Amino acid sequence: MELSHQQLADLYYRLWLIRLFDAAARRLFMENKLRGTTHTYTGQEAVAVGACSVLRPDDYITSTHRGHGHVLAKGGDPRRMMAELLGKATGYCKGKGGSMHIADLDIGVLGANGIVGGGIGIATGAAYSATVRGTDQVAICFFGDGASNQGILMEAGNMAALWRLPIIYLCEENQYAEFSPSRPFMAVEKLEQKAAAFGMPGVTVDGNDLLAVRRVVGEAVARARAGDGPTFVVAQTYRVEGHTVGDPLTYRPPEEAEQWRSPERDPIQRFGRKLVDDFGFTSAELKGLHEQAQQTIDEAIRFAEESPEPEPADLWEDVLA
Ligand SMILES: Cc1ncc(C[n+]2csc(CCOP(=O)(O)OP(=O)(O)O)c2C)c(N)n1
Ligand SMILES: [Mg+2]
Repeated sequence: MELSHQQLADLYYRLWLIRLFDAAARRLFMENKLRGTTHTYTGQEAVAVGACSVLRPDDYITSTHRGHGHVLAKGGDPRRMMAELLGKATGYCKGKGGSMHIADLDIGVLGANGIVGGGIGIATGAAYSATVRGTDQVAICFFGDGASNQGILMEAGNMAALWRLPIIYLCEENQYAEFSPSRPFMAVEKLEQKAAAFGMPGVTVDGNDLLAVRRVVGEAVARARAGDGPTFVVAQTYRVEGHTVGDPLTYRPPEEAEQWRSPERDPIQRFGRKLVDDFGFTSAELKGLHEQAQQTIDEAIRFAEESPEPEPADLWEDVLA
């Protein structure tokens, strides 16, 4: 699908929105304004933005503990997200959920999830419900390379392939699961081989190349919408920052992350270069979009900081266990 100049500009803006949102979250955590913890999506932005760019507003996604990027890519409101992070009454969960529980049912975001692999069953259920209701909605299930070892994937992937459900299992191979490299914990040579066990196609894509992600996920979404069943997509990328904010990163060499931050590999710089080289953008235009994203984030922080705390009387409202 051809993209207009405006659509390309919006994708670039969205990459920055995610990068700057997480930079702000990290800073607010360090200033002790954000309680709990937070996981940044830095370096992986092209996966969420590329994948969500082929979805309709009524399509579904499920996210992970590293969820801000997915929610923003699907059209989440940065102000309500920031308010949620700061525990304010105007947040998505009225300040009671925090970073790992942001959901927005109006735009098909069925939730970030603190349970590794927790979104896999939810997304598969959403895809099943679309078939039962006879709609042509699809679901994208984002999960990590670590989560690909969770048992729920065996059950859900089997059902999805058997019933030809409209779902894309989008595994973000960011090379780490908490404080361990993920590769030594799998016997398969390529992660996409796991798809064969279910009888669904498996595809690997460069997750730091936004247009490549868009192409591969676009094909998978088209197949799903046409009733041809699920696809397992592996987006290869890198978790540039620590597992959580505050991770001392003693378990990997600093040069490794530096390479992934370089202009050759960084997904935002790569997409920016492509816009200039192939799509007639000027560097001034790119700078303007970056600044616009910064203004949106500054405004979100202002909104969150000025928002009221939840009322003590509401403590037990909306809380399930
Ligand atoms: C069921 C479950 N087991 C363990 C944890 C602790 N935990 C949180 S994040 C994480 C690693 C997840 O790695 P991956 O799926 O690759 O996601 P990434 O952090 O790389 O985005 C673990 C083990 C958890 N939250 N839930
Ligand atoms: Mg991982």
